[in-house]
Amino acid sequence: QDAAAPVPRVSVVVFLLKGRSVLLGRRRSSVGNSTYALPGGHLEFGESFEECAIREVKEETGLEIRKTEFIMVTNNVMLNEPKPCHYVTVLMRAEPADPEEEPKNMEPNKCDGWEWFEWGNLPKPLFGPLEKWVNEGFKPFPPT
Ligand code: 8DG
Ligand code: MG
Ligand code: MG
Repeated sequence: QDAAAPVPRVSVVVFLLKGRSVLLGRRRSSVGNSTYALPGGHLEFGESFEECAIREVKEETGLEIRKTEFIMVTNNVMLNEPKPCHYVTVLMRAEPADPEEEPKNMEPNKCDGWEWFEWGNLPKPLFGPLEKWVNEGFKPFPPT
């Protein structure tokens, strides 16, 4: 097989929940440029899903999180992007450790900034995979 042939990759994304609001940021990327997406990134060798969620949220927003939980796993094939890609994406939820602390834009080359949005009033355009989950009726909140 061609060493440069594309392969599926694993990513972990986090629904950071504050009441009925989630944290989203507008991407600067060759995949989903200028769409609103969750914090998250690539699973590193040896990491658990929880460890990856904690690390990516810290790297991208500066926030510490707690109650980090697995929700589900999805298959996301994005062939019509400037850089075609295929991700097996693990969805996690968590809460900010300190609900008063504001997120910081730690990677301004990758994101325009982080904002809280109410689930019933999400911004547009959403990043393709996230839009699909929302359209399917998915909700990230824990069972009450
Ligand atoms: P890293 O170098 O920090 O590991 O990666 P990253 O630069 O933070 O990666 P990313 O693009 O933010 O996330 C990896 C992939 O995860 C992304 O290209 C596609 C997939 N993904 C989804 N949904 C979402 C989402 O809502 N947010 C983010 N960030 N990634 C998502 O399928
Ligand atoms: Mg990242
Ligand atoms: Mg990221």
